[in-house]
Amino acid sequence: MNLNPSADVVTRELRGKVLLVTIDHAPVNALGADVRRGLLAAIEAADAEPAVEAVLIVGAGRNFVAGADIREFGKAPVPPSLPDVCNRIETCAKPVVAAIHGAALGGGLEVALAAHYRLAVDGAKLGLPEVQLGLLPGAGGTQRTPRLIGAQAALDLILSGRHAGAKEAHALGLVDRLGSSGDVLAEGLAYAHELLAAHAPVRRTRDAAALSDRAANLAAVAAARAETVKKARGLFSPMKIVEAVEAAVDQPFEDGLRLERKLFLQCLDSPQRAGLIHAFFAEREVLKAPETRDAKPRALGKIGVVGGGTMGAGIAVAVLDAGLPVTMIERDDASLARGRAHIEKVYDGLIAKGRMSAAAKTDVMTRWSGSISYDALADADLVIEAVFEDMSVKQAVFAELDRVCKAGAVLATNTSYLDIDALAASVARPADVIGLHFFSPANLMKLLEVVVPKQVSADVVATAFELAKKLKKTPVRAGVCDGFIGNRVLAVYRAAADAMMEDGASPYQIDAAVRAFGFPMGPFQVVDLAGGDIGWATRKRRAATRHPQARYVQIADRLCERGWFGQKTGRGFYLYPEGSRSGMPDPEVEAIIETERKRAGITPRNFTDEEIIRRYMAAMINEGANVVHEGIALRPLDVDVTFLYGYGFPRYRGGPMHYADMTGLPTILADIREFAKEDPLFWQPSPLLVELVERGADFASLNQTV
Ligand code: T1G
Repeated sequence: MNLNPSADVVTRELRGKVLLVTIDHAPVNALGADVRRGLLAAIEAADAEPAVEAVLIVGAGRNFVAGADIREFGKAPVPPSLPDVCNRIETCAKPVVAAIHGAALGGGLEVALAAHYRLAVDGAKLGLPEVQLGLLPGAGGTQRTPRLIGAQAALDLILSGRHAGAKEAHALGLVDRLGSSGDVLAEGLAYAHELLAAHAPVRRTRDAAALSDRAANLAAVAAARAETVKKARGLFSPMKIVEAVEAAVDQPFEDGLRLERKLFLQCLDSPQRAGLIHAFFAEREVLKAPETRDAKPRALGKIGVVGGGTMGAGIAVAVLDAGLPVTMIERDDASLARGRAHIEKVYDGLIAKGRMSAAAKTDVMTRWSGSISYDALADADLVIEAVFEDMSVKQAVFAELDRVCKAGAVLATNTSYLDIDALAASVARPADVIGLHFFSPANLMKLLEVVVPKQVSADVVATAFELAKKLKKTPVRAGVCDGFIGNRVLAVYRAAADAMMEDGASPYQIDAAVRAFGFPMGPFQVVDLAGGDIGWATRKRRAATRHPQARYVQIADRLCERGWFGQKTGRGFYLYPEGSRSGMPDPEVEAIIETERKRAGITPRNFTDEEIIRRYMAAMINEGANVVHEGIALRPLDVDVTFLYGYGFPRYRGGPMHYADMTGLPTILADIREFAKEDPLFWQPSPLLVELVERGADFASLNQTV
């Protein structure tokens, strides 16, 4: 009997004495308004219908429920609210069972917690990841979870936002029964009927007793609070989570719910929620390039890597970690042995930390093979070269690849700035050539710039995105230019930092201001980490084409001329005594800066941290706008993802372009025009920024799916 006359996202069907309520709202059963209405109607129907003796809630498709509908946040609320729906589920007069498969996250788990009994099958993922969106569980999760599993376990789950599998959830007490088969519906129905046969009572989670030991739970709250103060790193919602769980321990349920609601709304209003939700959707939108829409990827069974240096070995590790075989090519046996050793060193490090077994390393290394003959690449589906950053060296490698690789093999370069169009033109199959710009360490950094030359075929681009997926990397499509997206923008805001240094701000103040903004490191710390010689080589390379009137700050050159390249030489902008990683300000550097100011005829002035950030961000945003304007990046969100995943941009600020929207483009443009009075050549407003301000539009208006 189908009791469901209305909405099709929640269907109701009587199976014997059990009302089967199925949530069917593609793609992940998010709890949009229709779903909330449907759930409410289902519980009302269950209470009203005598034939119904129990309720079973399941999700259609691959998940139970992914959570609240994130797309609704920031819009006017539409009743019924999820807390009300959860409370109504819990007050149902008949036992309600939730049978979980796939994701039961956020509001999805809160719906299950409001049920009276819970079953989870293998593969289920249960969690309260709201903290990753700048939020907290806002539908009773901070009150019901601790009552079920205690404050400590609840705080661990909610503050980490991690997923717990079915077995862990059962051990914690989040679920009552584990289902072995893949058929969550059959398992759920069987469990519901078993409960009916046993006359199992309505069992409200709000009455659960895991908080009975008040002192122990308050101690857990205090410990979590102390830990959160250290680890929150500027995030707003973690401390609110601790406050909400403390209320669960300390106050009656209804009072705790009221406080949860108040704290949830505070988090909802925080700009951090807007930034984190922008990041959530942006990291999914970047996967949608025109070529991934229009073409299918080629096979990716065997991967070749040419070069066993830092980048080549890192790329090889990323490929091995993805479960793929790698053939590494080096010019001679000694270099090949070094390449293999670089790879083994990564795995030995994991073994030393107890994160990998020796047997697992042996197993991984069976998928590595090496050769000094390119012929070993004859059956590779895709080859990545990561040799010395010199066009002639790379062209020689590509000539060999052209000679030996099978038809249809993808030929990729890891160059960080060379002209890939020129490289493609040097082989007989330019349509198969693409850029795969990894970031060091290549096995850890998530960002992968997929650099698209003019002649490349669409399926090669699609193949690059498929490789990124296999490597668990975040791909961003980039056009060919010097520095593609990330390094091109980096060069500009680094120049802005250099100018401020020469004008009066110390590198140490600039780094501190940038860290306070939310970056893990400031620009001069980054130089010392990466090696000042790399930037020095780039500046020398670009000297011939530098605009004759362009301001050029020579301070970094003075350090490099002394061999002060940073951590690897024990000093750069900072001193690294006994090889320590956290640098100390260097009076000799400050003296060099003073000398350079005098040479440049500059009278130093003070900068506030606020002005440092205004200039630093204006430079980043303006060049980001240029990169979008020139089509190097598809959308502003592609620039955001590049900086979130490759340059340490604080995720809760959503990326430079989202940050610009939140600040207001007119404000950014006004800053640039103000700064242009000192240096009109450097501070040229991007035509895109000017156009958007004239139209009263923002960068988000350009973030449509391509
Ligand atoms: N709301 C809206 N859309 C969502 C969504 C959500 N919660 N989750 C995913 N999507 C979209 C996603 O944008 C993509 O869209 C498609 O679904 C597939 O997603 C009150 C306030 C569930 C593990 O944080 O972790 O509940 O690109 O590519 O890899 O306390 O999606 O196809 O157009 O990620 O199979 C808490 C977020 C919300 C979980 C599935 N819940 N989602 O992974 O697919 S806040 C979350 C995920 C909340 C309450 C609070 C994953 C997944 P498109 P996908 P997947």
